[in-house]
Amino acid sequence: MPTPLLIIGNKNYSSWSLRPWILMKVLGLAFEEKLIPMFDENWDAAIAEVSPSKKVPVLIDDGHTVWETMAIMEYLHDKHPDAGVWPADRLARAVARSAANEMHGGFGGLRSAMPMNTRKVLPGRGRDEACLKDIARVQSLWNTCRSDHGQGGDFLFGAFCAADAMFAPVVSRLLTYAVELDPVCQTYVDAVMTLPAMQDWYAAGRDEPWIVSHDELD
Ligand SMILES: N[C@@H](CCC(=O)N[C@@H](CS)C(=O)NCC(=O)O)C(=O)O
Repeated sequence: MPTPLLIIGNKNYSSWSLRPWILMKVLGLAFEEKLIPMFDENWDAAIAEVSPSKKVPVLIDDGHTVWETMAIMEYLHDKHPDAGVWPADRLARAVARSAANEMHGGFGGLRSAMPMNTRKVLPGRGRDEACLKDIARVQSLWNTCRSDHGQGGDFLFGAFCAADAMFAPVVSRLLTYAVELDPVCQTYVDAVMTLPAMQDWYAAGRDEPWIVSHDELD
């Protein structure tokens, strides 16, 4: 069977691309990647060729196309049920899916006020009321996950899983915009940033030549 292909956008900016990428890297699921530079003159044609929604990420496995981040994660779980995409415990898994889906459908204030930009440090930027409300909710959620389910490791449910992958771009944003965090959340941010896969993503983002001006607050 051919190696799955994950199609992603720019590592500096594409928060949705980071999510399945870091999940597959940390869990050791083999894949190849293809990066389509976002919003340059070739974007419209290139993305239309591979993505039904004209968005990244897209996973192509054995000729089949899976799009939408949560669908990709559930596909990986179906294909590799013992890989740890979700926690093994049924109730922990339900909470992990709740957290991941809350991230997928929510936190619009945070996402629009603090675009992911791995290259930058912009202390104090992006703090509007909706964003601060979202950051408070993120911290409360992370504290609950860590205290109720995090005993087996450094991540939300102990071992790194899809819920952590969903929040990896939030970790990045909190660092970029130098948001002050409570100690539990700061420790969690440090754990995510220490992952070799996260470091690799950052190093690749640093070397990219492209600028997406609407994601640049300065
Ligand atoms: N709901 C989608 C969101 C994907 C998404 O918005 N990706 C952005 C890049 S981070 C994109 O492809 N944007 C292109 C566009 O909106 O034209 C998912 O879960 O995968």
